[in-house]
Amino acid sequence: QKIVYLQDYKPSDYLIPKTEMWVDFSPERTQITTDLHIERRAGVEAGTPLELDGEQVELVSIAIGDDVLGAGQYELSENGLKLLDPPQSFVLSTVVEVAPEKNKSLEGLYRSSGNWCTQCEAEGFRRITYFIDRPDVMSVFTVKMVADKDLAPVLLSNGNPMDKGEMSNNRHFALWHDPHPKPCYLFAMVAGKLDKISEKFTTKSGKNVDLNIYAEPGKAELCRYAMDALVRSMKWDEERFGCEYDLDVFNIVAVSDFNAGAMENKGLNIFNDKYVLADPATATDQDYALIERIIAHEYFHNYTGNRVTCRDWFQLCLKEGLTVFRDQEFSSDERFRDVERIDDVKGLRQSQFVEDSGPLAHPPRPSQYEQIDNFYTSTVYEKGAEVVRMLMTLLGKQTFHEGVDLYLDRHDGEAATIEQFIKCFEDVSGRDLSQFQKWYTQAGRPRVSYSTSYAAEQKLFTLVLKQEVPPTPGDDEKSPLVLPIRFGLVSNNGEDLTWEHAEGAEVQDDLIVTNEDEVTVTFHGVSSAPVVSLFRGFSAPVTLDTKASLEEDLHRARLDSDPFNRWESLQSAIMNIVAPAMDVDGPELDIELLEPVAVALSQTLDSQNLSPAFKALCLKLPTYQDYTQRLGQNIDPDRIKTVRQKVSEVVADKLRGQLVTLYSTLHLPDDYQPNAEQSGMRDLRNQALSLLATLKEGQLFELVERHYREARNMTDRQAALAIMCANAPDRAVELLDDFKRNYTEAMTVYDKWLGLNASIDDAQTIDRIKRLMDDDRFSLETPNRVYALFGAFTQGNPTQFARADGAGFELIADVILQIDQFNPQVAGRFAVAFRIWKNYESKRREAARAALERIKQSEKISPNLSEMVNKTLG
Ligand code: HT7
Ligand code: ZN
Repeated sequence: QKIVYLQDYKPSDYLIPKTEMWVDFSPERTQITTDLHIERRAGVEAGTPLELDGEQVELVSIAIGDDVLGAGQYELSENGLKLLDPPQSFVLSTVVEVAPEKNKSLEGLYRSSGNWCTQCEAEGFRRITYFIDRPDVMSVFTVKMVADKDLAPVLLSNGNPMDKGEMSNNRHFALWHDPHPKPCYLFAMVAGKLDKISEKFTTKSGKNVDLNIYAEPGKAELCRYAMDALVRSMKWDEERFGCEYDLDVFNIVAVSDFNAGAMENKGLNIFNDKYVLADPATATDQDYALIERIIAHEYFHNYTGNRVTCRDWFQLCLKEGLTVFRDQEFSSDERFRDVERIDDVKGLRQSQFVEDSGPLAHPPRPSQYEQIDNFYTSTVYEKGAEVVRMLMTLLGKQTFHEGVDLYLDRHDGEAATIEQFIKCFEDVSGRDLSQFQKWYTQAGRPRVSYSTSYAAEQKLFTLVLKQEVPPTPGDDEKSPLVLPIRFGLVSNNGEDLTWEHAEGAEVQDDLIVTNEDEVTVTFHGVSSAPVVSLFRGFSAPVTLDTKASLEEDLHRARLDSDPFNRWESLQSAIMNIVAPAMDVDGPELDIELLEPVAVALSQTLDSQNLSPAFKALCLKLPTYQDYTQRLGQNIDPDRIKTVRQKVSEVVADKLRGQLVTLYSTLHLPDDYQPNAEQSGMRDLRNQALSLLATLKEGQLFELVERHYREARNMTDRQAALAIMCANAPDRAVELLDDFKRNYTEAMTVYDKWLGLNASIDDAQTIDRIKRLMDDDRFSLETPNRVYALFGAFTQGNPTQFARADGAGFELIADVILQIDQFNPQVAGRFAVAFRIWKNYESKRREAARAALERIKQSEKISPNLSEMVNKTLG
């Protein structure tokens, strides 16, 4: 396969400042006439050929001005069209035909529930018409859409509506013009039958904007929460980042077939409908929070991504990392900051840390790729966001915002690079960020260890910090990174101790900054021996060697003023006690050691100062993935499951009274609201029940069943089902039948049902999944069905997915191969399920390798899948 290298970047020889399209939709074929106003870039030699990208489009005619081109003037291939000797400045007119009806890849123009819609990022526009499909070629688009009035009463594209009208033969048209030059990956069209809800928004400078959210007929009322989130996002972006909306309309369309979450097309965001549609009967608190976040994320791209875009796809994290950072900040401002931070870090560890520790490790800004679709990873998104967060920590909030302002101003209307982004922060702060920039270019994460000592007489506290970056595939030489370490010196009673002065590293207020392999920091004038609390708020994405003493962990878990480290220390205490027993050659679990942890947890639950949402997080004991990361090698999922079950039982037994009281006395208002306060309370109540149910007592299962039957919202109903699936598979199967009969009319709920079925940890699950694949409403062609069923299986059911007999791996290999025939993007993404195959114990390792080899050896696999499988095999 062809490898694309960052170092080979060179600007395009030709530019397309203006694009005019005429799109005629009809049920069999869609015809697209495009006028490209093309100019040779200054300094490029005459006679340089022009290469336009184009895939799966059928060329009907081609002309320059009025001159129809004949064979010999251009060359046509599978990947595009080459003009051999184009003039310096000209209008190239093409007419092409495409077949959206047959397009199951969900890239380019396709149909979803009968409606036409597009997905162009990263390289989908070339499946609509011939173009220079790269993000640094930006054009002003005008689009005239024509369709049958009954088939497609709604016609939408980017920018502002300019005109619309009737035509002969029951057809009509709409004309759209987007004044902002944009790369073609931000192009979009939707044509079809859709209902909508509307709202008005007045920007801070008094401009009126029409907001519309469109959904399939009958579903518009389910878009109210998304609209509310949109209005809040628009306000927040004005207040926090000074970004004001820049068109007359902002449209969102929710479609039911979509490969990813959503897409930030200029003025016309297209969403997977599961991230738009919600009401209390069908969506959980978590669904609402995700909708809020994704609506905000796509809206925020209007500046970070659209107004300033990326020079090339290597710079993807320039828009994605920064925009994830912005959506995280939005959620933190709208909800509970501490809880959001913990949730974000849990997510980062669960996906990015795993990616970083395995064969697919890469830097946030990679330097080579085969298929860009495979680089929409958690390293680009979530680690990218952490790097931006570190910039804020390092420079302070105010200077950071000056840097973002400068970036958005300096590069407005441009396609930028990471270097240009960083330069803005150097310019506003006067700080040299060249070493910091390595966070973008180096894969892997530092392991930080520390030791401390206290000399009472001199009141001297010494902290020795060491960082080491382990090698990643193909990259053994690692440099130390700049680490912003938020910290505190926690006294006996939990106060943060002060010091007179510190030396050995840059220390200011609660921040240590080091860029060395090893550093010794001495604090003078510390009045008593502290317990040090490092990386407060998870101030850098490192692995901190947590082999601290149990007392230290418990001290922080009880008293640290930083909620993140309070939560982290409790988790760490449990992991330190439990992890050794999970090792295949490890000792038995010593349950006596769990006593003080239970006490700390009990105190946390009793505290008057902590929110229910935070307490709920503390009740979630370390996950399966937490342990696999700690163990690293020789993973036996059954063993992890057994030990985790034992830990839950011990803790639940010790806290039994408290948990029962919590469950029965925590009352919520009758009026369901998906806000942070109510969600936190529901979460705490459901966590209490969840922990209790691990005791596997009949009476408790009765309580869970009652919880299901009396639930007045989907959050509680789904929680009850999940608890039953995890603890009592036989009873769960009965409840799931009831759930299917009574609640799964909405496809979003049907998907929950699929996921719950796949999460049951019993030997029948693989057969159950095979039966579900024959269900009338299941289709491999709809990504939401695939993510629901197989995502829940590969991520939420590790013992069955990684069965020692290899049946789980084989099932997923079969599914990936089937999907790859028509949707390589989804097939490639699913292959990440195998990324930890080398970490299993030998039997499972061999079974996973065999499944991967089978995929690799299959005839005609897509380049997407081939890249993923080859890299995973290593
Ligand atoms: N920027 C968008 C990415 C995206 C995408 C990428 C590959 C294939 C399909 C896709 N759909 C959307 C969404 C975002 O991150 O905001
Ligand atoms: Zn994004």
